[in-house]
Amino acid sequence: MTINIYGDLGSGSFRRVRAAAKIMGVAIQHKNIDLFKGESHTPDFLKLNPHGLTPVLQDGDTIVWEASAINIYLAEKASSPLLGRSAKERYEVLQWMFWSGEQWRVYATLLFNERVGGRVGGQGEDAAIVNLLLKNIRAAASVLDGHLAQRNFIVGDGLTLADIDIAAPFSQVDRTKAPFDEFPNLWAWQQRLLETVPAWAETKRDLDHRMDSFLESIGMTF
Ligand SMILES: N[C@@H](CCC(=O)N[C@@H](CS)C(=O)NCC(=O)O)C(=O)O
Repeated sequence: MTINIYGDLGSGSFRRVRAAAKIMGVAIQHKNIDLFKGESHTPDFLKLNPHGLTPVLQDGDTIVWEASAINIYLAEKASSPLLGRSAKERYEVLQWMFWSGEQWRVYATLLFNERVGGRVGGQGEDAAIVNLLLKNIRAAASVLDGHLAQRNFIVGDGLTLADIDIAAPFSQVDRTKAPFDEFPNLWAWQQRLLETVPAWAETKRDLDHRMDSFLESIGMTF
């Protein structure tokens, strides 16, 4: 049975799924949803995800939205070590994945909405909101920087879904200008992922190309 994943190459959330599927060797069929044309808000798409958000997985009758849940679905299907190599590691992976969604990526996503969405939409960015987001990003990045001082991966001795979830805000850093480069261990960890995980580098190239082509087409550079 073909596993369809609906998403846009310019989306950091879709990148998480594409990268994880490639690393795990799970074949997926990309169903393109052009987010710049609002294609995640058509009546047909809203039947898949009423929130109008991508990515969405469709595997026969099974529909899953939220990139982290999709990656867990794929990892269980592939019996992949990306979910942890022991029961203890699995809970650590889940702990960091939940933290990433609630305390980390959320601020980066809102920064993208303010800095990129705001400019594209013509209303610019709100300085008070941006300052609040940067404060939260720096507080979380500082903890990650300490965590990564003596280790190569977020959990254990190998790549897991926790690395992929926490690395996600780097997908748009060229555009959001999130201050990750103030945190040397965090920055070095991301560089290592790009150098040692081909799927992470490949999906970054595709994402940057998609974003840059769209922004160029509307006369914008970041
Ligand atoms: N928490 C969700 C975030 C999904 C999300 O924000 N997707 C964006 C692209 S990165 C989207 O589809 N946006 C479409 C829209 O807002 O219209 C996940 O991890 O999957």
